[in-house]
Amino acid sequence: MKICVLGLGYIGLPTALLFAAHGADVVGIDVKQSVVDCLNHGNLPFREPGIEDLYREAKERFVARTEPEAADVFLIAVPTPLDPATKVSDLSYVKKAAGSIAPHLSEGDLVILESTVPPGTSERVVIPRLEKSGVAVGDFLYAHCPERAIPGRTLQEMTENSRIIGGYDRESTDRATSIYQTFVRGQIYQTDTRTAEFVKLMENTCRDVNIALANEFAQLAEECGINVWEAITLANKHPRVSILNPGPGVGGHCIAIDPWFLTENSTRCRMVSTAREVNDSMPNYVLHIARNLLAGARDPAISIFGVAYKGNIGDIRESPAFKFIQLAENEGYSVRCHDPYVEKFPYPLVDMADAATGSDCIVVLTDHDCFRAIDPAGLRMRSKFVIDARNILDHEKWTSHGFAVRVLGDGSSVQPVPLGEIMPPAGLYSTDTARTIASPSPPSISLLSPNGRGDFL
Ligand code: SAJ
Repeated sequence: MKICVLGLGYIGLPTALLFAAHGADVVGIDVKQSVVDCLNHGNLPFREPGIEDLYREAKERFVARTEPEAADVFLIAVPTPLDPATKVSDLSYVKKAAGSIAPHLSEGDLVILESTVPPGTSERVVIPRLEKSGVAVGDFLYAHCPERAIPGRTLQEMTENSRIIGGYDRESTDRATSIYQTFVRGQIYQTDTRTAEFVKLMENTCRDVNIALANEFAQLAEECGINVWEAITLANKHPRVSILNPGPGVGGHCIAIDPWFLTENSTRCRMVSTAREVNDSMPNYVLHIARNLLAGARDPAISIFGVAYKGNIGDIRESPAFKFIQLAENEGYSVRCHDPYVEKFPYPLVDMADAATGSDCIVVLTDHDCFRAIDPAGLRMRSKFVIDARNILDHEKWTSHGFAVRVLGDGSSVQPVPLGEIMPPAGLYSTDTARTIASPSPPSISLLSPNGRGDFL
């Protein structure tokens, strides 16, 4: 079986290599000559756990090119960006990919769309372009098979997660199912094309709305003087409640984008767009905390720890760090950025010590695990403030080194503190949410850990 995979990005390349490692002859197509050259010289254009080993397994059956060619299966995994001004999906890459397949399409071939698209795109946009081949859908097979893999665990999730396959007809659905079954060990659920498109968008919108709720709870909890991390941990003890974590905003190419695909043609989707607004406003909220801490400071400098959109990866797509940096600079702060995972970023990246030296406030925007082990003793700050927007630091350690620690949603008052007063008044910035319970506590009573999370003492 020969498979032509169009788009060798974060989804297309791992998918192409998985098919090749499981016996298919795969031609990977990318419009970027640099990506094609990189792969044909044995290098990978981005990092992802396990992808180098997979490439070694797959390389005998994999070649990269810039133009598609005849194959039994065509798989489209190209980007579907959002127009930031109109919040409407840009389907130009999908249209171009479908158009480039048409000259090579024959009866009996299967075309699979993996790219995330608004509902109805297969019927209205993709299939008509494929039919320019002179072959009608039905004579060629067609399915939408949206990916469900999370960056950082892409290969594991592509193999183990269940999948939705929505075919144009029964034969298309069954053929696509049998092809994915070569490497997918998770359950495959079958449906029609339009439902598959809708389901994918529902999944990411559900996560976005849940995070927005957590972010709104964080702000409400602060107004009430409550630590939201403790509150969420306790609420999640209910068997049917599962609130996600607040943070400095939602990034990545999926959750910050896909909800707009669902609503772009609708006139009545208030909850989805409100959730987007809440999440997009979180950098402003974190900056508000910084502003209060640094009020009165002369030439204030902020050090950002973590510019990736989430922890333990170097992906900066739609990262909330962009908005935070722009807002901070517009307010007159000088900003230094440190991220051990990110290689390229539009702002200079420096090592941790340089980012901290002479700074007034560290703002942790990304939950990289390595940040948990930072030794604050080595940081030469001008003023010792730290805002932990992910609640990942060891707060006792930081306060013991003279830092005033402010955790997003910790419920402590956002009071201006004169710079130079390195140690805050006792309790003002305390993040210790453990309740005072006369010891020894009975074994049935669980105490929350100091950062209010679910890891019990
Ligand atoms: N985030 C929070 N609080 C949380 C969880 C996440 O603020 O409790 C933030 C993250 O820091 C990040 C953003 O949300 O900025 C999104 O991260 P994520 O890990 O939730 O999701 P993605 O975008 O990396 O991957 C998602 C996944 N979708 C779902 O979990 C429903 C993945 O399975 C999809 O394959 C992927 O989108 C996609 O390609 O659509």
